[in-house]
Amino acid sequence: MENGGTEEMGTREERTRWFLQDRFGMFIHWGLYSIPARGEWIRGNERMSREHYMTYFDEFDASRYDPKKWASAAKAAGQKYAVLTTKHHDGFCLFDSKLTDFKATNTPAGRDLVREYVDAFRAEGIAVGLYYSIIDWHHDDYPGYGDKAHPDRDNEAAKDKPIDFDRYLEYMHGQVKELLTNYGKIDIMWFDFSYDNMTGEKWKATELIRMIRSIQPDILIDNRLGGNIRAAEPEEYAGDFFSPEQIIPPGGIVDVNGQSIPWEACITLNDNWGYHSEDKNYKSTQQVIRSMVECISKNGNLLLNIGPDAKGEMTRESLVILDEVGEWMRLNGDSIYGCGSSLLAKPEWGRYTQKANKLYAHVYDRGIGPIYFQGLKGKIKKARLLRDGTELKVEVPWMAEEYSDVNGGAFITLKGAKLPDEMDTV
Ligand code: JFZ
Repeated sequence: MENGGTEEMGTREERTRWFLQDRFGMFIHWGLYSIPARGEWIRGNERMSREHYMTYFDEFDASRYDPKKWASAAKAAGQKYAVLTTKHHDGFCLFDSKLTDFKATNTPAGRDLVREYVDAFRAEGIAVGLYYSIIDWHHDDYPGYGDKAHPDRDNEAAKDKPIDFDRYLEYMHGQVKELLTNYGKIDIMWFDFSYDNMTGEKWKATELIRMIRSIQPDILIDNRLGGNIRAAEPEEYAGDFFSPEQIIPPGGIVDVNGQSIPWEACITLNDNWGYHSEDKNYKSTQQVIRSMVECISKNGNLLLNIGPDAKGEMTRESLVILDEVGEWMRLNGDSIYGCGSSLLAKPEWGRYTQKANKLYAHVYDRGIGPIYFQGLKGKIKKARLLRDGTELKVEVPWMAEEYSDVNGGAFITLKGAKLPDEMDTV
C-alpha cells in the first residue's frame, strides 16, 4: 500500500499523473474579506468583532460575479486547473452548506457560488479544486489559532468559554462531505492548514481521508492536514502533493530517499491572497513566467493566485498578467506541459525543462555570441526556436575547440542581436 492507496483507488503516482502533466493552475481567494479589501486575514489581524464582520455578510452581493469570465481568463492563460476558497479562516462559506447559516445563500448574493464556479470551470475543461480552511474563526467550537485566537474570544468572559472541539470536527467533516458529494467529480481538495499540535489526528485526519477517498477516489489532497509526505511510508493523510507557499524550494521537493515527489508552489501576484485595494505591488509577467519555468525545472507546479474584488471581478492588473502569460504559453506551452526537470545542470544563461528526449532551453541571458550547451556535443539532433519553429544552427564556432572549458559542449546560434522573446526565449 503506497500513501494510503488501496488497489481500487490507485496509487499516488496514478492519481497525480494529470497534475504533473498540467503544471499550471489558478488559485482564487474570494470571500467577505474582499469587501474591506485589506487581505483575507483581516478579521484575525484586526481583531474585528463578529458584529462588524457581519456587516460585510449583510452587503455581500457578488453582483459582478461571473465565473465564466474567470474560467475563460484561466483558459487563455494556459491554466489547466483551479482552486477556489470555498471557506477561508473567517468561516464564511461560498457554498450552500446545510450545516451553517454563514453562507453565500443567506447574503444578498442569494445563491451557491461554488456551484457556478464548478460549472464554469468544468465547461472550459479546467480541472476543479476546492480550498477549505480547517481553521474557523466563526464556529463556536473552534479554539482559535495561536495568539491569533478566535476573534470572538478576545474578551475575558468569552476566553474561557468551554468548547466542544468534536462538534467542530463533525461540522468540518460534514462540510467536506457536502463539498465532495454535491458538485460531481472534484479534482483537488486543498486543506489549509495545520499548526503547532493542531495537526494530523487532531483533525481526525485518517477518518477524514477515508471518507474523502470513498466519495472521490481519484481526488488529489494537499499536505496541510499534517503528517510527513516526505517519509518512506507517509501517513494516510499526508497528502498527494507538497505545498510550499510564496517560495520555490531551491532543490524541488524530494522524499527521504531522494526521489522527487509532486509539489505545487502557491504564489500571489501582488502581496496579498485576498483582494487588497491598495496593494499594487504586482509581479511582472516576466517574473511570473520565469517562476513557473523554475517550478517545472524542479519538477513542481505553479498555482498562481488571484484575489477578485468584492463584486467578483478580477483586477485589471491581474487580467493583464494572465493575458500576457497566455500569449507566451500559446507559443511556448510545449516547454511547460508534461515537462519536468532535466538531469543536466542549470545552464548559466537560463534554465532547462525536459520532456522525454526533448530538451527545452529557456534562455534569459542572450550574451552576444552563440549559446553554449555543456555536455551536449554530438547529442543535439536538431534545434528549433519553439515560438515559430525556426531552425537554429548547431555548430562549433571557429577556434572554440581551443577554449579550455568547452570540451564536450555544443553551441547554438540565435540570429539577431536581441532575444526574440524578452519574457523567455525557448
Ligand atoms: C495560508 C492562509 O493563512 C492564507 O490566508 C492563504 O490562504 C494561504 C494560501 O494559506 O497561509 C499560510 C499557511 C501556512 C503557513 C503560512 C501561511 N505556515 O505554515 O507558515
